[in-house]
Amino acid sequence: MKIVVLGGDGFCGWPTSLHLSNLGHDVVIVDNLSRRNIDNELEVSPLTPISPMSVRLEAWKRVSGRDIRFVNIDIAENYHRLLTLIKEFKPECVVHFAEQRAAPYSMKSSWHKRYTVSNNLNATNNLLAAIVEAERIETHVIHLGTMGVYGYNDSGVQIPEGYLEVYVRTDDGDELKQEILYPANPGSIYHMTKTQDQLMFGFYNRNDKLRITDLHQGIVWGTQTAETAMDGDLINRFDYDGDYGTVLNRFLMQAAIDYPLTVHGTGGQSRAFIHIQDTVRCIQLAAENPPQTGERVRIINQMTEVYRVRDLAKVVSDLTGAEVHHVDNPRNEAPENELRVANDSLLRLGLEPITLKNGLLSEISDIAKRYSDRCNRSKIPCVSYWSKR
Ligand code: NAD
Ligand code: USQ
Repeated sequence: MKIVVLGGDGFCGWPTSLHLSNLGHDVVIVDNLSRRNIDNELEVSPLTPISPMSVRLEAWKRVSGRDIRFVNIDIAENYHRLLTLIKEFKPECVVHFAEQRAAPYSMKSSWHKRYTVSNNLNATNNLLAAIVEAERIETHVIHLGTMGVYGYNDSGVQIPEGYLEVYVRTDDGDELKQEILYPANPGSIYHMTKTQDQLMFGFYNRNDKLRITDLHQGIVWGTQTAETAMDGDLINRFDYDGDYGTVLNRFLMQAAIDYPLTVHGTGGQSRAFIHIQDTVRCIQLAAENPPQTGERVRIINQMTEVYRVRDLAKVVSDLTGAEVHHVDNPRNEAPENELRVANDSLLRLGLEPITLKNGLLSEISDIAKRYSDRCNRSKIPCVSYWSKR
């Protein structure tokens, strides 16, 4: 299959590109390297030493014998370059990772809010408009969305895969059954852009018959996949700083350098998780099982386990002896919530999840400890506040 991976230099996009190439697909990576520039802005480097794109691609050719093409396009700004690529390459599938993905970064200042909104919404709309203009409506769009679109209120129902069954009273007094998008309840500007992406998908799907799969992904943990581990120059990025580091990878790195685990508030926040190796496998499964033309947007919850933050800290602390600190929560979020999530679609397609208990130890010793001398401790605290307090 011809596949374009938008955002293919990033944490999820790079291992996905290698995995799809390894399966024999013809992969083109599109990325504007904005994530590397944000590292410069924040004056932080990933814990793992990532190679420049040309070195990454040479290493891939060396170990796999396969070519991956790289094109530097800002898909939010350079619409015509994206359009030309889609017209000329004629991809059967486009995997869309190319958005600003950190909630704390999106809340740092008005500039960061505006950048996140304009980058993410224009990126998604440009992609959909380009597919229509290129007359490629058979192209399957796979988007990486987030579990965070549902919000973390205790609604007392298991979160369904995208659509909620509701009963409305008509003017005649009859009861009408409908399926609507699960009500959006974003907890940050970043998450808000993902809820707006959903409306664009619904529109282009109805109006232009685009085939779209929206993967509502949980928090990704881990670093390496089978392919990124094949050569030192293929290593994946591991973010640990207060803006981009996600909770479990931060705890693993903190344990490795004897830094007390930074639990926000009571740690009663329940969140959904998935290992990076399962992420790439899920995208493979989604690509191999596209929706039919005319089918509504397919929404899949891409997560495998639910944990409370304080329970995660306990698991890591029990394994390593790390101290656990409860720090003031810089975010505006429910201090405690329950979370029950339906994830039948991917299990039905054959996903066999990697669980936290099986993968944590090797992650601590192979990555967090091995590269601990690259950690800048001053970059660990979360200093992006949701409101002026
Ligand atoms: P990342 O920041 O590492 O990767 C995103 C990539 O997209 C970067 O390489 C960046 O340079 C590129 N990019 C951003 N804007 C672009 C633009 N306008 N034009 C071209 N390239 C652009 O993020 P990630 O962790 O790989 O996440 C990828 C996607 O998965 C995101 O959309 C994110 O919302 C979603 N997701 C991530 C997680 C997670 O835990 N990492 C969880 C759920 C969902
Ligand atoms: N948290 C801590 N201590 C820390 C860091 C975070 O207690 O040191 C807490 C946060 O307050 C929050 C929870 O851990 O309650 C999760 O935070 P996170 O930074 O790990 O994840 P989040 O901001 O939700 O964002 C990440 C990705 C984003 C993706 C999302 C999936 O960055 O791209 O969309 O996970 S989800 O959480 O399911 O919405």
